[in-house]
Amino acid sequence: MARPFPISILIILCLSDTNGQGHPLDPLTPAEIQLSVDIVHNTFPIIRDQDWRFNWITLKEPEKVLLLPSFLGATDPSINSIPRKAFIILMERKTNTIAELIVNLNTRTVEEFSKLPQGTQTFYNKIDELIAEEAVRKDEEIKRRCREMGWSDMNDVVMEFWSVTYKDSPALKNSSRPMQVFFYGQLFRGDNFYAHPFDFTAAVDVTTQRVFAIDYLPTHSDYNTENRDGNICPKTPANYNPKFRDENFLRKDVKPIFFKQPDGPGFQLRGNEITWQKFNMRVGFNGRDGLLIHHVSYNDGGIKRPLFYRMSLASLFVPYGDPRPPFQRKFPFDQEQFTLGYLAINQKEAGICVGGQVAYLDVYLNDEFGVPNRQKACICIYEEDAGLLWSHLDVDGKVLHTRSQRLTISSFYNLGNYDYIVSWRFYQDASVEFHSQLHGIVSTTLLAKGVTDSGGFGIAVAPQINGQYHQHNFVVRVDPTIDGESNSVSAFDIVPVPAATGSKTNPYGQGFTYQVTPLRTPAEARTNISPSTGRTWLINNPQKIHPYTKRPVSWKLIPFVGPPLFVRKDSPLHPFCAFADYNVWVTKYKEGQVYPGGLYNNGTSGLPEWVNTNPNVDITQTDLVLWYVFGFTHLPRTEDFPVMPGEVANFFLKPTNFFLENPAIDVPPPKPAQTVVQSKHLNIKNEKG
Ligand SMILES: *[C@@H]1O[C@H](CO)[C@@H](O)[C@H](O)[C@H]1NC(C)=O
Ligand SMILES: *[C@@H]1O[C@H](CO)[C@@H](O)[C@H](O)[C@H]1NC(C)=O
Ligand SMILES: [Cu+2]
Repeated sequence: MARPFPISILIILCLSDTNGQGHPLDPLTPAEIQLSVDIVHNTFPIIRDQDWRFNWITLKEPEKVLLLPSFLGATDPSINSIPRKAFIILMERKTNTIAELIVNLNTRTVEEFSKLPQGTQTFYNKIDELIAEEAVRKDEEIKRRCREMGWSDMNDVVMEFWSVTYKDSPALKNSSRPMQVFFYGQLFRGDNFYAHPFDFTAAVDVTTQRVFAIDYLPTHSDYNTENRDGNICPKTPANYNPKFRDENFLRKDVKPIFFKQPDGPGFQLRGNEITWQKFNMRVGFNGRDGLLIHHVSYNDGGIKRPLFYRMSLASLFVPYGDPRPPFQRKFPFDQEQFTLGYLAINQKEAGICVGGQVAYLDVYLNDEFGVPNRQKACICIYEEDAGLLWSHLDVDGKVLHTRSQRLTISSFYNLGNYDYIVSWRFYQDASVEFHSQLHGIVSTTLLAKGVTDSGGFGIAVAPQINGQYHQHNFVVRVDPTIDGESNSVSAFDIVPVPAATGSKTNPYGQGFTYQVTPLRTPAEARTNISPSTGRTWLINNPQKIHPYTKRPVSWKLIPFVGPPLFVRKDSPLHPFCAFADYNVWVTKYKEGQVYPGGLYNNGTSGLPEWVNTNPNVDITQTDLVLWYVFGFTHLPRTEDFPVMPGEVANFFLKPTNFFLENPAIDVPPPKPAQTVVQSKHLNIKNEKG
């Protein structure tokens, strides 16, 4: 969601790797970013003269038709001749005009240039916040209200800048690039400001650098913003940083646990290509999407079996459920409006990738002036012990077992009060897991003194501190190639045998079976989770029949269970997130369809539109894309404050009647030293005996 007021003017942008082996999917190198800028400036000097800014410079990934053959196993020398191209979004700040370009870096030409309709908005960056902050800081009415909250020194006031998704007022409609601001006080440098929320919000236009609205927030249990009785900002500190807690605050009985890989890592990294045991894949990254996984395949007895062409986190948005105006404006699209990639954190410095041997990849991303900036360790790669893999008490009385290892490819993004760790995990039984971990601090609002109920839309996580209810919604785009390009999807439900007990087909009434529903068109494929039938989705290849089951080999999506999106269909906010009306969508592959709400998430494009324009196209035995929508609905607890224990939203993609047997059958048992280093056998004495 939103980002806090930046402490330094340092522009932290990110991505692309320099150690590439020249694969067409490698992120742009710093030289290529620079070359893109030069080509644009040379072709259109006016772009430089009028001070157009580079909102996004990224690799234009080669069309699938060019790359698929080599991934599917053809030795295709022509991939080296695929031209390198950049996709660029330009922004002219004085009028908020947006243009898109495609630059061919080989021919050094601009291949496409188009201006977008006035009013189109592209994602915010740190400079937007600096501009907004400057306008807000000098606003006299804001200063007055901060004083009223007990903060007379603006240096101790912290501002958090959020997007505005739906423009609900004439003043907002008049604003071409609005941001809303939430205010907090700090008792001292480093103090957790979420413990000191103020009772008002401001709206500022980044284009005109004007504060155009200041609104009081509801602080009682009703919708009234005029009642300001007891609106006193609490000054009780609530810190998570141990240096601000009591001296003997930290528990003393925590013993270190280390991971060791004495023989080195089990993965090989060649440029952006990773080989880990039987898996092979490429890792990518861009400013908006962050981490990308390309070309996942599995070595099955010497045969390379393709699984996934591309997997990405294609949307992340966080609607708040508090209906009391102006809280309807808390509806940030983290990925779409703020980006993930540009907000990636240096994971090496953060020390969060804990494996025996961790590999870090650096990335390069443009800043607004087109300068490539290196951000170190945006991607980390490491192996972990993942518990028992398989085990059985053998006939001789011994337990035969293997331990599970997993390869984790991880990224870490900061979006204001939240920190998201987004990882792809690969297991020895060929399972693939998308794993997101939510960390940080809940977005807090002020409760008037004595008020404990915020109307049912949040909870007092501390006296006078309201933690509002919200959802973290993820859309993961899975472009599968299960044993080839020709894939179909079906919903798979587990159902009781319908006949009555005592009947011929269900004589003892305990029967259950399965029901397969082929999803033949995009309209039919709009489906939801069904916990009572254990619904999974089978991505299968009808051209590859498993010799034992006589059915298509398949890979199943095992969903995360959570409530649906709560935004009503007639809500003015609904068009921006209509793609989250269903948990699963399947579309026919189409070049450029990468984000479920379209490139600008402007409420007119994306999945619903793509499906509605061609609802009945055949999506069986074809090149298709599966969009999986899921989320963690967050009802903050007092235990989430002053910092929340991480929450997980994840799902699995598992082989299902794809291999001939357990693909991890050949994982060797652990050497004794791996499990029993220095174990003590403790005898529990029977006290009474
Ligand atoms: C609309 O914005 C312009 C500046 O861009 C400003 O001069 C004008 O007063 C605004 N009108 C309203 C109704 O807010
Ligand atoms: C909305 O975004 C799409 C691209 O996703 C674009 O084609 C369309 O012109 C935009 N519409 C408006 C009104 O900006
Ligand atoms: Cu949350």
